[in-house]
Amino acid sequence: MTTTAVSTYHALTEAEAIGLAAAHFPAGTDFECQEIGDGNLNYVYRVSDRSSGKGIIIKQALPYAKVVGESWPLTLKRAAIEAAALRKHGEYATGLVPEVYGTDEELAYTIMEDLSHLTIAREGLIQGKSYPKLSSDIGEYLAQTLFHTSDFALHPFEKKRLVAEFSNPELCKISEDLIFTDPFFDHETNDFEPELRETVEAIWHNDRLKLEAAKLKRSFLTEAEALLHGDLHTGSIFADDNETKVIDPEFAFYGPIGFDVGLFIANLIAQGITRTADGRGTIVAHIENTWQVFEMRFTELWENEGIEDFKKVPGYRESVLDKIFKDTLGFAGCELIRRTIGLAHVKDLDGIEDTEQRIESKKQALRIGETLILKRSELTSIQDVTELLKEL
Ligand code: SR1
Ligand code: MG
Repeated sequence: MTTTAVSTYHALTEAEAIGLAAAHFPAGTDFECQEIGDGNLNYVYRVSDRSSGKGIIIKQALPYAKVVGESWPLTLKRAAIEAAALRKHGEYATGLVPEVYGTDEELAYTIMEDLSHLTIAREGLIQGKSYPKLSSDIGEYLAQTLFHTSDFALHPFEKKRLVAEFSNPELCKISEDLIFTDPFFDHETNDFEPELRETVEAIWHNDRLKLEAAKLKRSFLTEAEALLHGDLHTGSIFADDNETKVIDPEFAFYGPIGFDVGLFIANLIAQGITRTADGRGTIVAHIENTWQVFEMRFTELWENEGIEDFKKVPGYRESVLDKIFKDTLGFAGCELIRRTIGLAHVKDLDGIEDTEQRIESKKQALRIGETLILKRSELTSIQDVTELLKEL
């Protein structure tokens, strides 16, 4: 893995963060600065005016993965990719991504809108919040960002320029390894409880499953369909009852559309598994609504703004959406498996305190993951997917 030269790079001090924020506040503001990042890769500083509480966010990439430490070097270019993706997606998903105020490639920071009046959706969902607008907003975000950055909306020259601009090989390699490869082999990055060993070994020996995982990995490696967020889990979303903002697109690159849709749905499934039958209804509704809103808006955009010569050919749009749907299920299956036995877990499942219940929930996540991968051609509607949750 290569890394950006770090000669001029250094971690921002609190005083420097305050200095950067000062340009966005009146002279004489009395600031405070807190490091609030809880992700795997970066530092996030919130600089705020002590008297009004009004703040600004400065996110700085580290030259290594925070979750592992300095032994895992990681390109600083991801900060520029993230800022550019926020801006590009913000052109289409109005109000659904934070505003970017400034960036610095050498110091790998981005200054952006403070969203601390919202909560990270994963945290809120774990607390039982329902976020009534979450799935409508994410369905809209997915349709707008993915349609408008695809060949269905862009001149091929501009599309290929964007493919080159958003080349993100190091971050993609993390996903290639952690989502598509390592969990399907006895790899040292995997992490799971001994009680899951038998189930996990069955995955490592399931050649039919591994063949399908290999096909999905190939699709991730080769299909430059649209500018993806690249890591659209519920920890990449800030929300409350009225508002949704998608953050953290540092894994952005041109890839298969179903990857973003599938990651979001997989993380909802992981949350749904942890809920009782009553609370699960909210999650089932969010999963169904995400796909329905995405499909409806994508169809409208296709009809009203599509530039593809073949767009009116009967059956073409349906076949594109059918491919996206099948990819969505396959990628969701891989995400569920890796979030259960791979390097990077989710708090929804890991946070279940009772061991027996946690192991049973993780087995359910693995079973649903396998089903989504293996049966993605037989599951023809989003209700076929939510049935898997309802029947737990
Ligand atoms: C080493 S990074 C581990 C995970 O965190 C990020 O959010 C991505 O999901 C990545 O796979
Ligand atoms: Mg992230």
